[in-house]
Amino acid sequence: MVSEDYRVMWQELGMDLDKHDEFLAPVPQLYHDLFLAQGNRPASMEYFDFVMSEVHGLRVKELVEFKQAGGFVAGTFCVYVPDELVLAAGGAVIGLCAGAQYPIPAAEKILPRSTCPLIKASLGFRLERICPYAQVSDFLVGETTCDGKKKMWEIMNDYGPTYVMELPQRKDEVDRELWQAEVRRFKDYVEGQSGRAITPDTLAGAIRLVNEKRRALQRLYDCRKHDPAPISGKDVLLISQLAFFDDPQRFVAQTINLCQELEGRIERGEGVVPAGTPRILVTGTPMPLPHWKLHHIIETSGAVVVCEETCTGTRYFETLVADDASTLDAQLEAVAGRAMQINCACFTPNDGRINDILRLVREYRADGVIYYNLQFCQTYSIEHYLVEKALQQAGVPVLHIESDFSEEDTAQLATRVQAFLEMLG
Ligand code: BJ8
Repeated sequence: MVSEDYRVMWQELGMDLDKHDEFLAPVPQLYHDLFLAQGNRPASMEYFDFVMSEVHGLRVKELVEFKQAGGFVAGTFCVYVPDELVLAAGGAVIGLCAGAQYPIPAAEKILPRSTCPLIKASLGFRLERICPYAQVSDFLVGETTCDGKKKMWEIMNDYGPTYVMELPQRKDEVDRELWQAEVRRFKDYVEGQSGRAITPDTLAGAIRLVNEKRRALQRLYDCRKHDPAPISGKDVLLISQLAFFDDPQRFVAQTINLCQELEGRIERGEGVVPAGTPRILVTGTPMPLPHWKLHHIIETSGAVVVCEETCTGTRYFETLVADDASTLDAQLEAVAGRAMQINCACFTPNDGRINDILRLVREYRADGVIYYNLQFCQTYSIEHYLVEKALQQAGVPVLHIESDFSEEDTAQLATRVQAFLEMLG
């Protein structure tokens, strides 16, 4: 039962309450079936279950109060966009990337159907006014990562200020300089929006905080390297998704709490599945909330997901910002430098991603790789060829899956995943 206070808050945020009710109606049952019904879950998942149960309530209320106290909120869509600068100017950052089917028909009235579902859902949430995080954001930050996103921001800007960062597509010196200039331009924009100067002190604090968040996720992922896996892939995917929404300090504390429990399980040799269960690494496009389909299929077919080489996985947290710079200029260079270590398929060449996948297969002792890309994502879909070739050369079995946020292909995907797992033996 939703509290009346929340309904008033949503109304004040300009949301469409009827559509919002319709959108949220199936979530509790879905969450129960996919998450709560799992066996032997770590007790510390209780916090993340609570965050999820309040995902459009309590956290949004916190952000509204934060703004009333003089803060501001930036909505972002890509892991290249530096959270640190927003935090250093006294703001909060929310990752708005959307993984739901519900708003897609609205977006298809504007965008071609043959557009990536992530792009359609991101715009659709804005059009349908059913995402309180988009509504509470003072401005959005897009990037020129792929053509679809690049052109969608122009439309998004009609529905609220949308700043766009120009991301280079190579990593040569000239590209790094361009990105550093973009990071400085973004700093000026954030200062202009907030009316507050970013200082070496505030930026150092923000760098520390975001690094702590990334370290907590690294520790969580390290737990998954053990056999038996102490936690399901679905639960870790949920935590990674919530990392984009939750208060960073609280998130760090709760993730560390969970890690302590998992480390105890590892010591006792206790797993969420028996030792020897086939271990799968998923690589490809991000899986924003509430896109849990593939993980659920894999984990109800007798395997466990042990790592995601995605932006809702290792690409989000593996690299830290160097925190030893003392001048603002050097700090900005460090912030820009971290992003240039992320290997998204929008870069060419992108050998770094292939090396990452091969390394992660070894580190997480994966038996097979599922290469997943959203429909109409050309960069990831085409890059599949080279990734598969490298994995085959290394003797690692690969399955390529292309899908969207709908449930229409669930049965067909389950058949393909089961056949792949049987082949792993
Ligand atoms: S760093 S993966 S978050 S761009 S899936 S919208 S690329 S057509 S999401 Fe991404 Fe940043 Fe890269 Fe990560 Fe386009 Fe592909 Fe859609 Fe994508």
